[in-house]
Amino acid sequence: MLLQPSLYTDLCRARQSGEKRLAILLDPDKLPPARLEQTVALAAEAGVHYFFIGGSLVVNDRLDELLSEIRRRCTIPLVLFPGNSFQLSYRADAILLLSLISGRNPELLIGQHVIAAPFLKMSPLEIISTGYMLVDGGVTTAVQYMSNTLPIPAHKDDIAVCTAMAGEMLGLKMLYLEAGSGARQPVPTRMIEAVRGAVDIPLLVGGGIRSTAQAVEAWKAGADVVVVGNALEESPELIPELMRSAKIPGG
Ligand code: 1GP
Repeated sequence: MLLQPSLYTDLCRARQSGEKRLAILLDPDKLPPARLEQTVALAAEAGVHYFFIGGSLVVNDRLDELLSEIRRRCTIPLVLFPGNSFQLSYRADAILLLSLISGRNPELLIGQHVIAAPFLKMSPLEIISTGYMLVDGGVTTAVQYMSNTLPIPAHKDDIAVCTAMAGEMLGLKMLYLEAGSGARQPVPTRMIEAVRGAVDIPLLVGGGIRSTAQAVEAWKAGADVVVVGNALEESPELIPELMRSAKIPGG
């Protein structure tokens, strides 16, 4: 484990003191080696808080290799963000054990978790149970298709709020409001504010965030962690600017 105290304790402490966090999502399928080198170097220099590793569908078996490569180059915590129970590795520091609470697919609420449990029990990974809430981002995303679930309509704040409250009451440690990778519209700020006002646990927001302004909006609306994937795959040079914005009090 890289961080003492645990990554989750550290995130809760950051939340209490109003610090904002940035996670870069790396999809093992989409990263040519030269791009990985550049992204990791920029992230390490800027002090990015987390790398999330995973995708709805990962078709190569580069996960272990990718984790080792990143670890060789930096000490940024590596957090598995698995699309299914095949995307597991001991080489990360932590795993978001996602339960897709916006959907009604039992496999993604509990089924895959049962399959993964013996591996996770023996692993050194820090396990962070996370209520994963898919919100309509204006386009059918891979996560929507692969999970075979309906996203929460983007204007239905009340559904998002009740889902988040139920997730917190069930004992999940964090909530992830997700518009889906490559979403046309990120999760609306109004919905982030509504969810933030209803629960106390850390809130992660991602999907379709393509600019610093959009990240700042999400932080200001109450996200503790903003997750950015596609935009940084295309333009890693945005990383320092995003990190500067994360460090401004209030987002
Ligand atoms: C997906 O929220 C992440 O889980 C990142 O989405 O690739 O659209 O930034 P993007």
